[in-house]
Amino acid sequence: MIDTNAIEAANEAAMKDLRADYDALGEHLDRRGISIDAIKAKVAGYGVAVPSWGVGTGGTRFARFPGAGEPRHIFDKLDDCGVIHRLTGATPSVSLHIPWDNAAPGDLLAKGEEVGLTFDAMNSNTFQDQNDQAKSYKFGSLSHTDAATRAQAVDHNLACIELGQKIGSKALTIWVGDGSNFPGQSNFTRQFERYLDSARSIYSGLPDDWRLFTEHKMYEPAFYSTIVQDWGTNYLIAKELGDRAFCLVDLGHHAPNVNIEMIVARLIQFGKLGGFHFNDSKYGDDDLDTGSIDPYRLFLVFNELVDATDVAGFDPAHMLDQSHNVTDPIESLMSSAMEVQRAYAQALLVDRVALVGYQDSNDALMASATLKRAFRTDVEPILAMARLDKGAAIDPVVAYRQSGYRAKVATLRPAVTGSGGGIV
Ligand code: LRH
Ligand code: MN
Ligand code: MN
Repeated sequence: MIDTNAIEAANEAAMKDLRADYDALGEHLDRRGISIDAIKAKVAGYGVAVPSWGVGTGGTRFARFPGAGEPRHIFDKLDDCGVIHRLTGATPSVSLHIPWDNAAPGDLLAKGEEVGLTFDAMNSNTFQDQNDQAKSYKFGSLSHTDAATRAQAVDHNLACIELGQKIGSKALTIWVGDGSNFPGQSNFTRQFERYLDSARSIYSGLPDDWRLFTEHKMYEPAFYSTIVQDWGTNYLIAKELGDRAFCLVDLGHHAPNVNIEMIVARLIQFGKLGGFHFNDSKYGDDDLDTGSIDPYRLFLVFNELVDATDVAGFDPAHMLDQSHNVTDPIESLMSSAMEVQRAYAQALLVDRVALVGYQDSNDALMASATLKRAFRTDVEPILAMARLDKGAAIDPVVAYRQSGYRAKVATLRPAVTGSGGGIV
């Protein structure tokens, strides 16, 4: 789909400048006692999963604006995800959403192999009704007042695990839209009890080598109360369920100005950080490109992650979760993957010995400056060199545009007519 010669030609044109920039940054970091090659090796080893639903042109709640060459099904989506990884070398796996991505496991595995991708966490969907479904989720799923509806939602999650096991996934992510729109509509306690009961049934079907991630979100689609509204409730769930249950932090799922990096630190401290859905937002669950609004916050999250590197058993799952409608999703997902890598590289540059010293001596100004120094360092040559070493693109967006991929797939994939809102 992407011609290797085209990547090489684009890299050839940019290589001389990159080498000069890399050497200059290497000298600068040397003076700070940092080996640029060591940082590059860590960045090269880092990967973030791409959400299958991110490669379709997204919509808002108000409208969809279809783009050219939109993927028709999971196999087209895997082609697009393969392009993202081919050009960035940073996204070795895909996170599937079921039933959107339902297909025969053998076919999924074969396609994954063809495009060089493995399968990350499985995402269940009980926040929408499907055509063939007996019970409606209009008034909830795992917490529904009706036992048969809850059972249907539990069964769906177990089916996601079953499919995931056949394709090498090792985690299930549950996000539900259950909640209420009116005070008095639901009894908070009884509703949460029902949720916990259902979640326990799912957990009991979790294979020993799997993890269960529950994802909190403050509001939407429920606008008065959401059952898993914040990290506190999420922590309670993980605690109630057991050792293989963890909290997933989607960066867009908090109130504005919430200190997300501190939530991350708390979850790490108590062994319950499961992973991330990276994206960015200004107001709510905006699902904008990662690092596009507040790159410093992303850096501060990574600062906590790097700080916790030595914590025993610490292995959070990293995924993107974004979908909007003003860019080519492949370009946006590539940019986001690179922003996540950038935040990681910058966080690796923090002088942690100095930082601890400033913290212990209450030197607030120098503690802050220590973080800022790392954040201000332009690590682009490190990221680009890591890509070049892997045979990926020095500048993935440039190489992608030169490849003409979107125009090519537009001839194969009929245009989709757009109407209605929706998150995908
Ligand atoms: C909910 C959410 C969750 C879903 C995805 C489509 O807002 O972040 O992760 O699975 O969007
Ligand atoms: Mn999410
Ligand atoms: Mn979301």
